[in-house]
Amino acid sequence: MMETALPNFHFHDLHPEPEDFHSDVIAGLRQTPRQLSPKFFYDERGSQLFDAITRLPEYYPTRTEIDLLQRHGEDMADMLGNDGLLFELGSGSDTKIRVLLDALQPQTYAPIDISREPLRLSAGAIAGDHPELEVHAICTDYSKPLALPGVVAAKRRSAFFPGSSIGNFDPGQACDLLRRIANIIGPEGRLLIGVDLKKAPSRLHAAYNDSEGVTAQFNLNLLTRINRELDADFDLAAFRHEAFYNAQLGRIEMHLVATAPQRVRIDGCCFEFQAGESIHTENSYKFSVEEFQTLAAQAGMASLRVWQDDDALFSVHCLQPV
Ligand code: AVI
Repeated sequence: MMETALPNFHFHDLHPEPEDFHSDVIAGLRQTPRQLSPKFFYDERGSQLFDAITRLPEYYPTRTEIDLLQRHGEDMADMLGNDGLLFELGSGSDTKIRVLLDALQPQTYAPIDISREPLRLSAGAIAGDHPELEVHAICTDYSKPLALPGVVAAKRRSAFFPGSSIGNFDPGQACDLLRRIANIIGPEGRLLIGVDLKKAPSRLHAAYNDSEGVTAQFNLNLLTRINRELDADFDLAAFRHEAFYNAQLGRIEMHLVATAPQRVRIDGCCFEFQAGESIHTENSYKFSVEEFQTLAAQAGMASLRVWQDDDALFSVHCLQPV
């Protein structure tokens, strides 16, 4: 544990294993169909682009969820209870947690994130603005089994997992992750989780094919990252962004599609692309309220309460282990 100048701020670096970007990329591009993990979107530029996405007029999830937290924060606080320990998974931007902290007033806030320096910065800023709050930032990979520092293990616990990030996991992985969260918070704990709702495919299509092309840049930035970090030679002009709603599987799929035949070298390995061939880069599952309740039940959690906006774009569930 590293103490900083602020007496209420503690940083626990659990030294998450660095992702093996090189072997994951090579293995993913050798698969049929080719795929790359969305976790690799978030280099510095990718995080900036995602931030820009959250402010786009077409990308409704972020502002709708923030609005739900603002409107129903007191109700949510009643469900979660004050004075306990609040974990946040994948803290990223701190706008949402700031809204919730005002309503919830926990004793301890424990953000968990794999990105060390952004975590240190945002958690440190919250500690500075809330001297009454104990902040224990935990640098680890929440998508893997979690062993949390003893100092945050003992109290009454709840967790906040915003942004519908759960939708970026395949159903089996999502279920495992919910189970792990249930273990962390324990039988008395509660989880507040943001879940994007099923809706008209045209609305979903617009959110992932914005008119300014920011989502396209976000998707293509993955190739820029591979070129830079893995000594590769993707021709970015020869790939286009594609995002569509797969109604059968209930998910937005993002792909990078080759517009012409080409040969790409990555650190000595050679990959041939046919025109029209795609690399599958992300799934973003959408749920009806009942579908998400079913998934939660499979993970041993019951949905105690659901909030959604008047246009039924986005939902926030309060879950409890059963
Ligand atoms: C982070 N995640 C919940 C976003 C989503 O909507 O699935 C990532 C994203 N991809 C394209 N736009 C936003």
